[in-house]
Amino acid sequence: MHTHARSQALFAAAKTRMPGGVSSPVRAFKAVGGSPVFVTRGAGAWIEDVDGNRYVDYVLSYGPLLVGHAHEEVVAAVQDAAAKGTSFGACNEYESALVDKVRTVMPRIDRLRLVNSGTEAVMSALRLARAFTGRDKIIKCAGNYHGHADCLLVQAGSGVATLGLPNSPGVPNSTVKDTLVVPFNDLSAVETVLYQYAGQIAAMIVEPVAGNMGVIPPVNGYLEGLRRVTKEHDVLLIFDEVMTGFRVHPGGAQSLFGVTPDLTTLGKVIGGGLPIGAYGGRADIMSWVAPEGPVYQAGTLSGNPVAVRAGLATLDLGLNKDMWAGTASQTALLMEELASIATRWSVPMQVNGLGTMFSCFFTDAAVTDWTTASTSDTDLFAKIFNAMLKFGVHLAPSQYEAWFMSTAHDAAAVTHTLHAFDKALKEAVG
Ligand code: KE4
Repeated sequence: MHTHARSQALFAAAKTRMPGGVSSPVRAFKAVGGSPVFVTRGAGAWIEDVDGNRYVDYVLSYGPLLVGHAHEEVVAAVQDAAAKGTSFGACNEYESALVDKVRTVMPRIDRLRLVNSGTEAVMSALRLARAFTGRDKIIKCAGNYHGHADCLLVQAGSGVATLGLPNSPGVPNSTVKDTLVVPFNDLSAVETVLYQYAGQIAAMIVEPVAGNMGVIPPVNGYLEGLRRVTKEHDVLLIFDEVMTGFRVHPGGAQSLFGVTPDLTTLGKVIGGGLPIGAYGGRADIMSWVAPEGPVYQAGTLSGNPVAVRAGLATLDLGLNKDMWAGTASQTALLMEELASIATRWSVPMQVNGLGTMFSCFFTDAAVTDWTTASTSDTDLFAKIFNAMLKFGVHLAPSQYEAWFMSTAHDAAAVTHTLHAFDKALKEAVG
């Protein structure tokens, strides 16, 4: 039985150097107790911590690692790129290659701008939407998380939901006065707001499959309805596919549901684990982006060859039809088996998922929005999280995050996970 002594010592030291000892809040284990494990290496579906403990990993850097940790072709691409120089602040041929690759599965994206994070992609897309329409207001859904741009830290999901920080301090009211919040999966609420603020709304941004209050698919007709009513009101529709892109379907939610947004934001998978983001869509809108148009947006490391090559290698591998389908069927099997174990232990649990991402909500309510997601028993989640860690499975330390699968999550990894879950439930409720 390994200890976590070295992780604990490193965390104590980190807390004297960085706020909360972490580089991103959710990693601090605040919602689940205990102190985070410090990871030294990953290979395929597995990671190892500084104390030598090994885990099947479902965090996968919160989504980017569609082909698992340290895939040899991704590593080779990164090594080859870095050996020629890590960044030039100049054009390189791989930027267009990445855009072409994205367009093979998201063909309605006419133009794409590469940036360095999902937050940056969303910030830029909103600025562009406001410029293009000449309007200021935006609509977002309660529980959707679109990164930490000021105007979106309003009833956000992910770390904000976990930490119970619906509106972060430091965000001036003047910044959020133009942010209108509606419940996810409630089309009539959107129509009401569109009428109430007719002529004032630039865009609605939505996670087409919510991932930051846990995974919540759209109810039948929701996305089609959003497309119809935003078009009727001449409001742009932005799909934030930073998480869902290449995961709920090779072509993201827009391909899975056949609904074309005006703009799409991307991140995570297109960088294969290196910092990246992107926003794109209709050519007439994207033509407003500098230097072609007046909307300014820039980035020192945008399009750098190392991140772009890591993304290209990841998409080349991960979008292979058989590989992707195999991962999706492993995911469906895991979801089914987890649900049957919960039933066996009479633990109320909802499993929501699509493609290669899912969540287990410890509640007996069907989870369709933030209100129902927040009925989950987060204390029970914490107990199960810590037991899973003990039994060698690394989950995101929050009820409101997703389990991510990779092409490397084979039958052995799934079997290990199911045994761990059975023991964890036995410990928690047995
Ligand atoms: P980043 O700025 O973290 O690259 O992306 C922000 C973002 C935007 N849109 C969606 C739909 C997202 O899921 C995210 C980031 N996701 C979280 C995971 N829930 C990142 C994890 C973290 O904050 O540490």
